[in-house]
Amino acid sequence: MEILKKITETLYDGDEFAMPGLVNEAINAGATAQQVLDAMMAGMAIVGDEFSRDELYIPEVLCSCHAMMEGSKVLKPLLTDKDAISLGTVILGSVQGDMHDIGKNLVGMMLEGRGLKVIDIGIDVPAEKFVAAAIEHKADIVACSILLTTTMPETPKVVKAFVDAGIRDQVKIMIGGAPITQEFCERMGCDAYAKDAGAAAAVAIDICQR
Ligand code: B1M
Repeated sequence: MEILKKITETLYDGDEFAMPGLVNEAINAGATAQQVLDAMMAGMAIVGDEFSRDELYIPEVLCSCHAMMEGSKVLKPLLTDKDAISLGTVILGSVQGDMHDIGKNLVGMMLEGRGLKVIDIGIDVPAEKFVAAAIEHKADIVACSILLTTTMPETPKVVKAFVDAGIRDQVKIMIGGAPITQEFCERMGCDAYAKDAGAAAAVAIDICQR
């Protein structure tokens, strides 16, 4: 269907104003809500990949996120529970002592845009709060944003809190942020590292589909 292709392109272009009209047009033309959602997510997948390859920049990614949100608003009442895509549930937060949230929010938008349910528990999050949220929401992944070298030591505390709660094997711990590396991730006993929001979505989807 031509209109679905247009939705994918418009999502990629980040035209939030055009998106509601296009979504309505597709529905009126007989597309299912699920088909429209898939078309939007196809655009978001391209955005995530290109952002990871430094072919797109933050403002462009934000425009696509906003286009996704505007399209989703129209789609939401039309999606049945069966349709509603949730590849998995992610608890997202900036670790204790860390007030930075711009990157975290971008990660959250990208994860949602790729079909994951995101519970954002904010900034300055103590390890125990990650655990409590993971239990409450039966999370698949706990995603910790870490922007300061001084908050990197929170990482082993988060891992230990999950071990102490007896649920370390039930939840994958993903970390990211400017000072974080793959080597640090492995040394701390975390499950996954992502260098940016696009990579975070790809890694999270990979974990949930395993
Ligand atoms: Co802060 N700050 N800051 N700051 N700040 C940095 C991080 C710093 C590098 C600046 C510098 O000195 N050059 C430096 C850290 C140095 C270090 O630790 N080695 C620093 C410092 C020192 C501080 C304070 C200590 C300053 C002070 O008070 N003396 C203080 C600490 C406050 C605290 O957290 N306790 C502080 C405060 C602030 C502001 C409040 C003023 C503001 C934050 C506003 C906010 O977030 N609402 C701020 C800002 C804006 C920055 C810089 C300039 C920009 C950060 C940002 O938003 N980048 C930053 C310098 C810089 O990065 N150039 C700096 C844009 C964002 C999209 O990128 O956050 O890296 P980023 O996120 C990326 C990736 O890292 C990754 O994906 C994102 C998108 O691609 N990512 C993940 C992030 N989380 C992820 C999670 C994942 C996966 C990927 O999976 C779970």
